[in-house]
Amino acid sequence: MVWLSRICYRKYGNFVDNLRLYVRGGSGGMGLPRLGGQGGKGGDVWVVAHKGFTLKTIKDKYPHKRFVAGVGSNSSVRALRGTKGEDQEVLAPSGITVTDDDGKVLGELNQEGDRVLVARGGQGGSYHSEFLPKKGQARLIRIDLKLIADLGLVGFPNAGKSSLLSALSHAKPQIASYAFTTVRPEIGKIMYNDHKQISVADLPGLIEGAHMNKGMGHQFLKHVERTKQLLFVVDVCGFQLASATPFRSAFEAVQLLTKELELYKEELLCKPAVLVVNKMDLPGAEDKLTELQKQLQNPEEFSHLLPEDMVPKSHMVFRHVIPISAVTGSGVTHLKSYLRQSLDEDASMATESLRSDRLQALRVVTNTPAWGSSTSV
Ligand SMILES: Nc1nc2c(ncn2[C@@H]2O[C@H](COP(=O)(O)OP(=O)(O)OP(=O)(O)O)[C@@H](O)[C@H]2O)c(=O)[nH]1
Ligand SMILES: [Mg+2]
Repeated sequence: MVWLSRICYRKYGNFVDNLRLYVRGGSGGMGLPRLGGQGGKGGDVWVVAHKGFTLKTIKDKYPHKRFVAGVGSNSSVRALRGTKGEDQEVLAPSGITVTDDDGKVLGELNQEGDRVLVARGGQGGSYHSEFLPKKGQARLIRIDLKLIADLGLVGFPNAGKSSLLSALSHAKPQIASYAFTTVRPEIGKIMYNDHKQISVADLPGLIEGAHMNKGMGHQFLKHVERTKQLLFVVDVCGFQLASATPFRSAFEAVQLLTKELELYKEELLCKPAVLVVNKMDLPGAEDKLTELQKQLQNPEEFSHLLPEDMVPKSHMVFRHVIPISAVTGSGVTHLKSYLRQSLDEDASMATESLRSDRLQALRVVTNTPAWGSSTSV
């Protein structure tokens, strides 16, 4: 079942968790042989962790994915020592690893303000170089969001996320009938017959207002960002946090979870997602599942069920909706093989786009002039 969204127009999610960029330090300035003047050094390129930036922001803002620092100025009679070219900063989110194209780690940016030098500017021309400047360093770099697991479980408390993790893997998370049993992420591994493993992060339950730091709040949502795909888990019979809070049906739970992700970072809605409808062993579950599927097919028609400010602007695109019972194990084998297929498909798409990126980059490098002028971004 595909639930169309306004911002996710592709069949596969377009959440960006890695990015390849072409970076080049500026060339140095010319020296002045007559007076022994030294050209300015070319500017450097840095990746800097900055609040509010995502990899998608970089991709959207700089579609050419090319960052070139400024050229050092030439030595002149008025200024024998040329000034340094302007540095170029690639503003990126924190929680990333920056590597060169061979996979060598250049740096890890863990908190705001962390920075790593990715391309050095060339030296200015001087006596030692017969007054000829050097070109800046040019290379491809890769930025990866540090992932904690392939899949992240997203759901209200008590939906059965930990029960599902223990049904899928050998992990033994705490399971109980009260809310917020899970207080920190726990990683389990799903094992396949060909020894392939898929890691799943059991995450603390999300509640309404999580984006404002209610419940586990940001701490939780931060983890959602760091998985390749999302596994929404809802209780087919719905959920009520406490007697004073409203009862939410499975459909409303999906809507509210979506809203919380949207309010935290809209881009999260572009992550590939699968909806797991749990507790199918409970009485009346089949009817409730039919109702949920009807609502998911036409969410706008049912938006009146929630207060206006809780209706998401755009919807999750679920690749698949899978009913299961984590307790009896029904549907779990199907889910397990579907998850494998879904991740394998994404991996082959990523390989394909890496190949075309490399080709593209090769063209860029081949067409770069010897002392290229500064392309500012
Ligand atoms: N009948 C039934 N009960 C289930 C099923 N899956 C989980 N439960 C029960 O639901 C309750 C909550 O399960 P958990 O796995 O702890 O739920 P959770 O989503 O991890 O909850 P938090 O960690 O609090 O966010 C437990 O009492 C489970 O036994 C199911 O498929 N059927
Ligand atoms: Mg749990």
